[in-house]
Formats: sequence, structure tokens, C-alpha cells
Amino acid sequence: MAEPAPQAVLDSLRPRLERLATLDSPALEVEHIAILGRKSGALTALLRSLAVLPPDDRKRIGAAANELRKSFEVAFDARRAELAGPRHGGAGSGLDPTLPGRRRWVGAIHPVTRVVEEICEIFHGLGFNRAVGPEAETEWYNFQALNFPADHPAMDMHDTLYVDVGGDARPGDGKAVLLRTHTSPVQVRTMLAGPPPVRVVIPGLVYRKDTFDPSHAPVFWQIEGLAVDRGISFVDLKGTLLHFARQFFSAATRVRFRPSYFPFTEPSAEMDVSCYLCGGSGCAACKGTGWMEILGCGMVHPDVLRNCGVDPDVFTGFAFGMGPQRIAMQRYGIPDIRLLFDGDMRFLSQLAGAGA
Ligand code: 2U9
Repeated sequence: MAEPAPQAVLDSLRPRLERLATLDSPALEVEHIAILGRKSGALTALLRSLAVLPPDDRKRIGAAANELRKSFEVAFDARRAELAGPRHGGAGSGLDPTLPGRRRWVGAIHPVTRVVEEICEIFHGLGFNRAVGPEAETEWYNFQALNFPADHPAMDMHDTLYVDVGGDARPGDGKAVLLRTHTSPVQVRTMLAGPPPVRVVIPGLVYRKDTFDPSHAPVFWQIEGLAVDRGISFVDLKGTLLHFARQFFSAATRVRFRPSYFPFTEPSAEMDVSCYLCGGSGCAACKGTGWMEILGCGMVHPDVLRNCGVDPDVFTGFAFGMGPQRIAMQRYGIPDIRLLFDGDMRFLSQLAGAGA
């Protein structure tokens, strides 16, 4: 079938321009494809065929065709806006497009989550795998395996949240169930699960019978770490934690170790970092000392290794534990730990971009 003459095409299209205002949305889209469609649009085809027309026809038909294409595009947009109606800023919507848009609240990683991830990333970089475990533990995993003497104050009811699971288990018999008071049971499970070498970093929530106050919460985050292998010494512990401090705070950060005591490590220490707000010269944040206590650590007690099926005459290990919430409070200058629980956007939005 011979192609209709270009002029005939133009003449057949003009009436359809008027009719656009009567079409509903689906019909409008069909008409748009039929006329302006890139592949099969009648006007598109006509414009493509201009090349074969005699020069003076090309000029005349070309101008008319482009004119008509512009009119169709305007008419299609106008009909779409009309069909979209006032809600979408259609004609008569009274919407003032010059008004600024409503800023959509873009969520952000919670400051504590950011600190937990950052700390775990640093230890991943040192070859520590992330391990997690149950928040409800038996007393043995949370206390006895970790060399807590039976009468250790941490074990009694006023410090630890025991879970009544029925049965005859009683606090002190190792079988009682409780909400873990530290993530150390996960290290016990890790060592019982396989022979050394072991290098794990364990973030998780822990529970203590504490009332909320500016620096205490009954549930809080902890990150502990453990490295067990042949010939691991206190030097490895100090080197590893110095590297962590410099990665997390600044390359200029200094550390110091003060003797301490934990049932599950011997020798034990607390590690302080030079205050990164005053560089160590003393300020309110470090109470004028120039130092901030960051974590506890030590060499894994040989009895703990034995409890976990590891021969302390062959393997040694170091462990550490820190509170990422406290570290987040120091880093962001947060005065009250409860602010980290309230989910108050007025507070969190201030930290959304901070130190990302
Ligand atoms: C095993 C052996 C040793 C984990 C350790 C600490 C020191 C420590 C505190 C930090 C802040 C608790 O939340 S906190 O108050 N923890 O100071 N934790 S050594 O030692 C272990 C753990 C598991 C098998």
C-alpha cells in the first residue's frame, strides 16, 4: 500500500490534536505512541521520511511537521496535567510550584551502631572474625566457665537478671538461666566449638540489674575480643589495642595501661587513651586528667582456658572488653546515656551527619 503523501499525513493528524482534550489517560498514552512514538509514531515517521522529499517540499513539510510535533507535545502535557488534577499540581490546583519542596527526613545510622561497626571493622582488619551468641545464657557460660567464684557479687540476684524457666535450676548451680551480663559467654562457646587459633570480636547487648541514670542502663552494648594461639603475650595485647586506639581515635592517640582485676584474666589492666578533645592537656571531658578510660583487658586466665577445653601449657590468649555507648558519649560529647535510648529525632538528627 503506497505511503500517504506527507501533506495528507499532516492533514489527517491536525484533527487528532483537538481531540486530545477529550481522551482519558490510557487513550492518551495510546495516541501519544501512535503519533509521537519513537518507533511507530506517524509524525515521527513523517519527520524521518523528510530526507527523501524534494528540497522545497522538505522545507515546507519539515517546518509544518515540526510545528505540529511541538503543538502535540504541549497538548499531551496539558491533557496529562489536567487528568492528574489539582492533587498533582494540575491546572487550578492552586499549587505554587515556586514554593520549596518538603524536605523528606532521610534516616541515619544510630551513633551507637556507627561506633560498634567502626570498632568491629578495625578488628576485622586485624583478622578477628565477628562472633555473636544468645542473650539468654546459663549461669555456667556467663559465670562459672569464666572463673567467677561462687560467691562473686555479680552472681547474686541484685546484679543479674535471672530468667525463671521452671525446672529445678537455682542461681549458683550453673544451670540457672539468666540474661548475659557480658558477651564473654560467646568467647567460651567459640573456644568450645573448635581448637585454637581463635581471633574473635563480639559485639552484643548485655543486661545488668541497673536503673537508668546518666551513665547507666539496664541493657547496653558491649564489644569484647579474644585471641588464643601459641605464644601470645601481653606485648601482642598492647600492640593490638594501641593499633585499635590509633585507628579509632587518631594517629596521635597515646595509650596507657593501669593494673586491674577481672576473674577471667590474669594479669588484668584498664587501658586509657590520651583525651582526643584536649590532646591530653586536661579538659572537662577528661576531668582534667588528659586521659579517658576506654576498655579493660588482660591475658586469659589459665583456668578459663581449661574450662573451655584449651591447654594453657600450649596456648595463651588475651581478651578485652569495652562499652561502645560510653565511647560514643565521649566521642559525640553526649552527657546522658538515656539520650541514646529515647529515639528523639531532635537529638539524633544533630548526630546524623556528625563524624560519619
Ligand atoms: C574469655 C576470657 C576473657 C573479656 C574482658 C574486660 C576485660 C572488661 C568491661 C568493659 C566495659 C565490661 O562493659 S564493660 O563495663 N570488660 O573490662 N572484658 S577482659 O575477657 C574475657 C572474656 C572471655 C573467655
